[in-house]
Amino acid sequence: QKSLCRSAVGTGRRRVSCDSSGSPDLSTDVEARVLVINTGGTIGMILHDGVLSPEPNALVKTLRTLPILHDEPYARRTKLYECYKPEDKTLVLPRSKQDKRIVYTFLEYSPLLDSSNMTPNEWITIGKDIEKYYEDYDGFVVLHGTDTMAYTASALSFMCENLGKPVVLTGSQVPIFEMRSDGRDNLLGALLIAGQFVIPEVCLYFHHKLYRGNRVTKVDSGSFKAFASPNLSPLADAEVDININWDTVWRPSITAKFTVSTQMNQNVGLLRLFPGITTDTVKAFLMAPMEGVILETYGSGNAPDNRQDLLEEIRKATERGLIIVNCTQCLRGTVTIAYATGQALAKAGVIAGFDMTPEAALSKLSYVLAKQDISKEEKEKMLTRNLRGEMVADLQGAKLSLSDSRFIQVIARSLSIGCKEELEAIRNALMPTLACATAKIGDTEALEAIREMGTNLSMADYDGRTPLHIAACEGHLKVVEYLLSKGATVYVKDRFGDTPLRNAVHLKHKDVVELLRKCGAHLSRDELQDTGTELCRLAASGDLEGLKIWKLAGVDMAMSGYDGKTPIEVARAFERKEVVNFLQAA
Ligand code: ASN
Repeated sequence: QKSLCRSAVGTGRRRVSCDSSGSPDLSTDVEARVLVINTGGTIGMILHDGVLSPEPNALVKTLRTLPILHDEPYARRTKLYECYKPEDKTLVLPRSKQDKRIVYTFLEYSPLLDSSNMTPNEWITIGKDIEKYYEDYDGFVVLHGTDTMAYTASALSFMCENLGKPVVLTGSQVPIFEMRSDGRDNLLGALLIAGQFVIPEVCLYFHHKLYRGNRVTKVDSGSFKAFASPNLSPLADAEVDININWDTVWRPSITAKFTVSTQMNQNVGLLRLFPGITTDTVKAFLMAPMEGVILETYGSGNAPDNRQDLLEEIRKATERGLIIVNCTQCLRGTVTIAYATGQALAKAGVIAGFDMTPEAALSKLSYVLAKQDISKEEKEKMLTRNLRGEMVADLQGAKLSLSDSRFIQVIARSLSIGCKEELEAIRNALMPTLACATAKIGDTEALEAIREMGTNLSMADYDGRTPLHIAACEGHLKVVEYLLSKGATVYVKDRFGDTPLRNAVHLKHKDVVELLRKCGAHLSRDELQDTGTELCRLAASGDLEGLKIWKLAGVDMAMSGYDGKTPIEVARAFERKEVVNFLQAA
């Protein structure tokens, strides 16, 4: 009788039916499936004539003989090889501390590459394989050489859109076949993480640490601790226990189907500034067909501001349509506009890359530039936005306040990343206030970011005030227009009974009053109650502008005040000629 086999996705069990003699097989443990994509690298290399080069098929064969990486008795007992084809490529780890079995299948590329030979074409192949096998596995491990692993990890992080499962890159400094190798530990750790934790990120596991893939850089060629993530703490530490730092793990704000974007623009490059760099070098580098450049600058994003020749070349290039992103040469820290030398670049059209590593910035540029249906401005916006946790937009030096639009955007985005109900509730409670604060500073872009997260922009804050009230008070015509185009209602009243129109009239924003009126806004019965008195007060003080705005708002200029006098009578008594003329005409 045939075994009844299903791929054990999640915590599913492989069910093994009775054998031909009718005696039942022992049941399997809870299993998770991991696909190991072997692209090459030192981990699977062998010395040939004194130099290391990748050895096809050697890795699986060796792993099969290592009890910490393969439990042969379990595999036989549970008929693993009958269930998972190809049988010679599937292995199983011993039972983990969490009582799980990781069943892992090798997909080996040919040729295996030293990662120095990697190109964007290989990134695309890896991406396509992850997409192809996405539903069959709980997680993915990519074996890769360390030399360009940070580039591949960064590129995959952008290419994988709406990733919901772990993709863990790892490799080693010493071949796994050697006595003192870091390969066994690295592979084991990567498998345990990919098979047991739903970390929806492209990560890199090395020397007991799990990092966000687009935050790492190779810092040491002679140490087992080859990678560092200078601007973000590790996602997990694998010491006695594996501790996941869930607060740092990325949670995507959009829940859409997983896809892999396989378009990467290759007309991109890294240009590192150095004292005395010539104009010709810069000019030649920025020439067509170059479409995007990461400019590696000094310190917090500085370049010489006394080199008009250089700045001029940069300005000409950005005006031609080249996108230039400013990243620091420092290992740690972010690009700010604290110095005049940094400002000079911004003025030449260079955009800030904040605390991105050059590897992340380059692959992000390549990913964004390949987008076909968006404008240059939209691409620049995407580049300065945090897409996969690759950067934190700069807040240094700025006071954290609700009048800083970037701060609001950062809060809004970080609140949007939760999928738990609690986070949802917090978001709902905070969003109206955030939206109002954004309306106050007149930032439609930030409002759009808030709206994109699913916030209804007509929601009122604790005082019943909506973003439209606030924008009307501030006289932000553009924001009022934007809000109206997104369905904000003009009839909403705050807890004082005021409509946005009343606010705009009160603060004399003529253009806003006109626009609101065009959309059908009118003053409510309550609001009109004291209007006669207000008109008389304006008439007495000769405030023609004030009266005109009330008229624009649709108010009858003959309304009498508390003592029964009409505004025109008051104007006459105070000898306000102009006002009298206006009221007569009205
Ligand atoms: N040259 C090797 C590679 O990147 C280095 C390594 O994997 N440790 O493929």
